[in-house]
This record gives sequence, C-alpha cells and structure tokens, in this order.
Amino acid sequence: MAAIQNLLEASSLFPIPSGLSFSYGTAGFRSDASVLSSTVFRSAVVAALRSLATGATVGLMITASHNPVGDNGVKIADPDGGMMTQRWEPFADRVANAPDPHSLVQLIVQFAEEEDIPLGGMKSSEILLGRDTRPSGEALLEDAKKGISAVAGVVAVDMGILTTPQLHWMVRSRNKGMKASEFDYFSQIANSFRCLIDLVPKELLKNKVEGKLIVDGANGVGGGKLEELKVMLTGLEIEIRNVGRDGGVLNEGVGADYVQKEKVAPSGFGSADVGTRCASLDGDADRLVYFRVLSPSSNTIDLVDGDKILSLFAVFIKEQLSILNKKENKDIASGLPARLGIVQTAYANGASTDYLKQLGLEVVFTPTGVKYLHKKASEYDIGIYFEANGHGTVLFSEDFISRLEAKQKELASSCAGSEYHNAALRLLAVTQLINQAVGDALSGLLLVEAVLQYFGWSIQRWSELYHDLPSRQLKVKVADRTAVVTANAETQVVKPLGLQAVIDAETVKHSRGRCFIRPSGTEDIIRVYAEASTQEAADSLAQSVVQHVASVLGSGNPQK
Ligand code: G16
Repeated sequence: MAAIQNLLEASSLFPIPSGLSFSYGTAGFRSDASVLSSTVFRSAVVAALRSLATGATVGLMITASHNPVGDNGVKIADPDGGMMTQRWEPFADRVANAPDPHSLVQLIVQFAEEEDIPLGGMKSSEILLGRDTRPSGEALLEDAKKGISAVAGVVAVDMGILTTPQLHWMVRSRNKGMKASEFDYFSQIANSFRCLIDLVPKELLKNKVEGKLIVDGANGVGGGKLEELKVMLTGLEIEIRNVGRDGGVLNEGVGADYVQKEKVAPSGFGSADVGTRCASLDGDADRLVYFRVLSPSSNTIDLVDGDKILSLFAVFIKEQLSILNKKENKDIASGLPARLGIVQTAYANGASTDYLKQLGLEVVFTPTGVKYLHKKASEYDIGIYFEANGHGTVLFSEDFISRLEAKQKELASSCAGSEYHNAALRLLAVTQLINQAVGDALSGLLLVEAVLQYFGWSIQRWSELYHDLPSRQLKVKVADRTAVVTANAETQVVKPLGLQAVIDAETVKHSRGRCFIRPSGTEDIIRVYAEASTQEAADSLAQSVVQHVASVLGSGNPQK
C-alpha cells in the first residue's frame, strides 16, 4: 500500500542514534539536540496518528524549556490543548526506539489496527507546529514536517516561534472553532486583563500598586513575546530584560528555574532594583516566579514562587465566590456553588500547604509534571494547580463556566454594577485570561498583576501571606536514574530497597524535617528536596541524603 511504502521510505532517512534510548518523560522527549533528529521525525508521526485517531488538530512543540541551550526536545499537545494522553506514551516510547524502519512501520501498522486509525484513508487533519528560540529548533522543525508528510492525510501548519503555552492555546482554540492566531491570543489576554483592572473597586484604587514590574525573559522566547503583548496593555508598566538579543545565553544564570532553585537574582539585576517587583520566565515561558532583590552584595532575594502565586489566586477566587454566595445577597435566587480544589506536588513548601488548608481549601497532591496536576485539577469546578517551580494555571469546568455565564446575565438584569455582578464579571474575565490548556507564564503574570491591583498589595505584602520553611534542592548525577522508583506522589522511595528508611532516619533528626528524592524526568539526575525549620538544618538534611543516594547508586558529586 502506498501509504506504508511512503512511511518506510521517509523513515529510512532518519536512522536512530546507536546506543541511546529515549523516553517520553515528564514533558516529552528531551536530549542533546544533536541526537534528536529521528526522535522528532518519529514524534511527528505519532502526532499525525493522534490527529487521525481523534479527527482533530494536534500540536507539536520543539522545546527543551528550562534545560540548557544545547538540549532540545519535542512534546505533543492533545486536541484539548493539554499534554498528549498518557495512554499513548508507551507507544511514543516504542516508536522513538524502534531499531529500524521495518520494525517502526510494523509497530505503527499494528497500533493503527488496534486503535482503528485510518492509515492512508481520505481523512484529513492538521498538526500545528511551534518552536522556541533554540538554534537547533529550525532544523528539528523541518524533521517534524517530514514526519507529518510521511503520514497520508495529515498536513503541517508552521506557527513559527512561539512560547509553549501559546501553541497549546492555539490547539485548544482551533478545536473549539475559535480564532486561534497569535494576535487572537494576545488580544484575548490583553482584553481580559483590562476588564479585571476596570473592575478594581473604586475605593481600592487609592491603594494602586505603584512602580513598574521588571521581567527576566531567560534569554528565551518569552521576553520578545512579552514585548509584543506589552504594547496592547494599559495600566501596567513593564521593563523586560534578558530577551536574548544582547549575547545572553538561554537559561544560563537567568530564568525561572535558576531563580527558583538557586534563590538568587538572575544576571542583569542589581542594586538599582532593590525592593522592586520582579518576575522571571523560563526558556519557553511556561513557568513564572516573582522575586524582590534584597541585597545585591550577598545576592539574596525574597523568592515568591509558584506556591505563592497559587495562594494569591486561591485567595482572590475564594473571595469572588464568597461575594457571590453571601447569604444576604437578595439579588440572586441562589448563589453559585463551586467545588474549588488545589493541586500541589511534594515540592510545595509545607508552609504553603498549611496556609491553604487554614483557608479551608481542599488540597491534593500528585507526582511532579503538569500532566498529572492538570488532570487532577480538571476534576473540580475550579481547580488551581501550581508546582513550586512556577508551572501552573487555573482550570474552570465547562459546567461551571456555563453556570457562571448564566449567573452573570441574571445579575446584569437584576443588579448591574453591584458587588455580586462585578464578582461574576471578574471570574468570567479570569476564565478568559488564564490559559485553560496549560501553565502559561504570560497569562499567569497578567493575572498576578490584576490580583495585586485588586487587593492593592505590594510584592512584599503578597510575600507575607505566609513564611516559607527553609528548603534546599540538590541533584546527584547517577549512572541510571531509573533505579529510583517512588510512590505516594513521590514522597516515598520504593526502590532501591532500604533507601527510604535511611532518608527517614536523617529526616527525624531535624525539627519540621521533610525530605524526598525523585528521578528527574528531564535530566539524567536524581533530585533531592529537603525542608526544615532552619536553613542550616535543610542544607544539612539535603547534603546527608545526597551522600546516601550517591553511595547506594554509585555516583559522582552532589551538585547544586
Ligand atoms: C517540566 C514539566 C514540569 C516539571 C518539570 C520537572 O518542566 O513540564 O511540570 O515540573 O519538567 O522537571 P524534572 O523532572 O527534571 O524535575 P519544563 O519547564 O522543563 O517543561
């Protein structure tokens, strides 16, 4: 059959590198860019099959996000804009590692039969392609196009250089029959931001948050995109640094991952910035953290991480819901009941979880990786999820959005301009502003800014919502990271046997001690997280566990 022959011929041009094995990991395939050609080609074939299987638009993004500039990667966005269904990950792994074109094609034909995918049929579907600013991205994107054209009935639409969340947003919008260009993305988030600012209660305008926001673009795609968005914004002064045009290297001494893990200011920030509200994006702008420079000489910052962004959003949304559900609200026949859920990972600072629970919120945990958090958050009417590293968003169920829209209409006719009506309008604006497909630094940043203006809070006031327990993150290079297997949302080591008992024995030595290890899903390392009542104790706990991991798994030096 011509379709099979076509696939066979195209894949013979992409031999897999010898001695390497690829795994879909936390966020797609990632590796040194020089070995990724066949993986990207084959991932594009998987994306094309996914599109044929669902009859919908699918996305493919070339990025290695927070990883070094020499790395690259590829991930697939499902028709709803979220990560590719986990059910297909084992297939993607087998495709990436099939030793030769014949076994690859055999695998695909068999899978297509099992999943009832019309190989070579008349069905037509499309894949939206995007890439970040990595120099290797251009060639890899061409490899992806070849993978897509090797599958009959599927066309590639090159959306150009994008942030990862922009591509996910476009896929979701396209499949909902909505406008899905980059301009539409910018317009939607700029308009809903404006709407939230216009809804700041008049009496609070006197508390207007003063001063500009300075944003570190990680020398990646986000800085340039924020420059484009900035011209569409009113009511917010932004200065953008590290946009990647002045010789700075992507993610090197800059970016959200660096700032959050090292707890220092990124390069390009100094004494003139002390006290100013600053934010940092990561390499593909799907993560966001805030910070305030405390002392440039000791390079100390007050880090306002994903946990605090989550807490800010939770306080805001909870307040809008309680306005709508006020007992004395005679203007509405019934309130707007909503099940609000918070999703965190083991990396969440213990103080943040305590704070959220004290607010009376339901808090649940999943393993690391937005694909897990997103799925859990979608079980609620409103699910707020964030990883401490700044990756997260707020999800609203379709059912809640339609109830909210109906309530807004009802209030518009009975009490337009009342606090109830404004609360409904604010929540509706949030559903438009915050990316419903995936964590998004740009839309997250605008929601943070709108909420700070609503409360009239400085970054310092925000940061004082609760005080983080001191923590330390280290990593250990090991021969085989898959030797570590964890359970209970990564809080317990199941393999190697006995290692958890050693971690427990170290942990109990410290007041408020908490420690866990997990294999990274994006790098060849084991990560170690420790928390305790003092910084010295957190450091010492992390160091001792690093030593144990190194001796059990036969490794090199602990690294920061
Ligand atoms: C990716 C995922 C994140 C996750 C991170 C963990 O981040 O998208 O949800 O927190 O990996 O990385 P690791 O497994 O190495 O600890 P990103 O920003 O690189 O896409």
